[in-house]
Amino acid sequence: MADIVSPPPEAAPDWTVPQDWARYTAHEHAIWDLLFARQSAQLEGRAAKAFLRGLDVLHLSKPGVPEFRELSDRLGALTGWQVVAVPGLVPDAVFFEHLANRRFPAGNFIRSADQLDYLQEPDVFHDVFGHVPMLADPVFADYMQAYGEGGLRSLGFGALDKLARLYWYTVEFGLVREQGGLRLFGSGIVSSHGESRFALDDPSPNRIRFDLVRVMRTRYRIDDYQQVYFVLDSFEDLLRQTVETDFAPLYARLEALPDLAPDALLPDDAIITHGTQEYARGKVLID
Ligand code: HBI
Ligand code: FE
Repeated sequence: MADIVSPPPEAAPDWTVPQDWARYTAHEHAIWDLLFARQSAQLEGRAAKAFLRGLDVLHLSKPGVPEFRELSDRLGALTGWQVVAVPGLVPDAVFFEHLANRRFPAGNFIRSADQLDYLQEPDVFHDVFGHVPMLADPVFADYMQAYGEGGLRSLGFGALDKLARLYWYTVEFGLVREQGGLRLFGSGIVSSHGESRFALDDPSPNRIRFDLVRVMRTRYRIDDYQQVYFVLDSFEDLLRQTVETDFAPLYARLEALPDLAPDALLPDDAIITHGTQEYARGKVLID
């Protein structure tokens, strides 16, 4: 992201744009409704309680692409977070600055009907359906702010790649252990029809108990289902580990440790599922 330096002409210096909700067509609202119906049905019994509660208290089942103003009013009353519109990916420092101030930057465009299952840039369905429900949870809301603050600090250490792995394996692709078994909360999983089955049911990926250092050493793939999912004991535990860790000495330690492949297993790992890696076999890893 370092190659993008200035916002497009229509955006403010912080890269925000008006959501311009009136511009969504009936067809675009229908794409939201289709994606919403498909995912909310699939996530019953699979998503974390906090995620499902977020969908409910934020009234996300209301038909059509949500209006950020209205959504921010509800979310703000719960945890003080707001949703602001951005044109797409924004530079790391801009992204962290928003999170540190409890603003979630959400893409304002929606995928086209021929891209229901996969797209590279975060659209309004990934960002709002995937990310915003968890921001209604007070503990997770604090974690996201702490992540933004840590992100801003990490830029000074040249340690962004390590910290980005923490985001990837928690916010985007995290699992949590609840009564009744493993549950999904990562936005990349819950917003994906295929991965919201794969991450929980498929024998291929490893599932390992979350460990901060282990996660920050582990490379990830951006082009396909994950080969490893990390499982939290609780969101409180994640917040505590993040807030109590002094990241400066941790980055120094990480520099001396080799990075790990996504399918690596270590003797110290608390393995929940030892995956077959069948799904990834023969595929070229892009990370
Ligand atoms: N921009 N819109 C948007 N959404 C993101 O998730 C995002 C970003 N810019 C940078 C970024 N993420 C990374 O810094 C994090 O994944 C660590
Ligand atoms: Fe995301």
